[in-house]
Amino acid sequence: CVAQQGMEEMWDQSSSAKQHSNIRWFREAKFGLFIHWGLYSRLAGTWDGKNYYGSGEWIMNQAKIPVSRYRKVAESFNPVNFNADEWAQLAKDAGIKYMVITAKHHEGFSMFDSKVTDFDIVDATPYKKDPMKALAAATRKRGIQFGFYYSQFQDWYEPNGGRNTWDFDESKKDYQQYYRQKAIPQLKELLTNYGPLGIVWFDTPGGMTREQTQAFIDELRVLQPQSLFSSRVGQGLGDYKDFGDSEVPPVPIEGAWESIYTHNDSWGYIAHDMNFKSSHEIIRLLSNVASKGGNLMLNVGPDGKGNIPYYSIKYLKETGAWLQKNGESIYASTAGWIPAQPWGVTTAKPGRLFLHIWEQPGNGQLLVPGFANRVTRVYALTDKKVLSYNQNGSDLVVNTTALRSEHTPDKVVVVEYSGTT
Ligand code: FHN
Repeated sequence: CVAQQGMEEMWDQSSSAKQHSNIRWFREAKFGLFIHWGLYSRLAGTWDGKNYYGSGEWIMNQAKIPVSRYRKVAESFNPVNFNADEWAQLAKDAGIKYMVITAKHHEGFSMFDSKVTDFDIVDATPYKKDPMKALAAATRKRGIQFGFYYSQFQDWYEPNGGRNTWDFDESKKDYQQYYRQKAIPQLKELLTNYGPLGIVWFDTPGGMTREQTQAFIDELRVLQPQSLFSSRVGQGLGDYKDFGDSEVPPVPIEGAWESIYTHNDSWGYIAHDMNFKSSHEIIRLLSNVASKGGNLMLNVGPDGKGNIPYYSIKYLKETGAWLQKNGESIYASTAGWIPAQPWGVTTAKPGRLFLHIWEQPGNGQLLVPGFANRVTRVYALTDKKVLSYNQNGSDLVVNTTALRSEHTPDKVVVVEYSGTT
């Protein structure tokens, strides 16, 4: 997507050095759930009998659906199966520590009760309720940080919102008017009516200078000083860095940051997309991101009735079962100080290095090069089975043959050592 290109480079590293006073929970959380849910979920990737693939939430743009027709989709959006407690409990079972859901995506439809527009779930749909209220309460009850995604610039429904070129002339738009009349008042509603928010997740910035972006942040910040703002607020600002979609940095990165992936090939629900990542893939993705020092926020796309796809539920629960046993090596860990190896990756805590073994060497002898500290004990994380090892100069060789019978996508071995690295 063009609007976002180059944004990662634009994020000002120095702003991460300033460190938001509430950044700690985020740095320790490691695993977040992203949810794309809107009118596009009801369309499920099909418009006028034609199937679209890729980003289901972009269908209005892909099919160039006029606002007048898109508005009517709301009349048949009735997510009667939505159950906030089930969604929040799934997140809890999956080992998720924070949830970010689309309050308004580029389509311009508000999934919350907004007084700013009647193009919202309470006024324009037969559902008539505000699902965000229930979800905020259900997540909070389970100790999960709750946050909103808000597309602050792209709004294809509004004549002055960014990037609807099929209904409106982009060159005639007054973005400032759109910000003043919709984006800012709606963000104020979100920051006022849903209790403490962990995160406000912005996306695809545009139409504002750095000074205007700073003023925009300042105006919102006073409502909830503890909320973290994502770097996609634009102009190098924000409280932590978001990488590009489906991107993991190749080496460890300082500061607070997040990798963002979706579970299949789309963010919003597409009925004909079955390309779900297995729990095996999710677990390795999670340990890979943690080994570079970041968080993984994994997206699911519920359908228009409010059901989370079967495979998302299945694989998230399996991931949660792995985290139940191995979470010690992920939550509140820092980047591993041994770089990625042919067998896997590492994460760390003071005095402990966690070896995440993805591919066990055939002879069981696992080489950890560059390990100069004095090793005091080596054991499997799940059952504390002690493993023998050899230290030869700065090479550590762990005998992992005892783990052969274990079948898990990521076998975690703990190396305890003395001295600092
Ligand atoms: O254009 C959006 C896209 O639809 C989706 O919301 C992703 C999620 O990170 N963000 C934008 C593209 O980067």
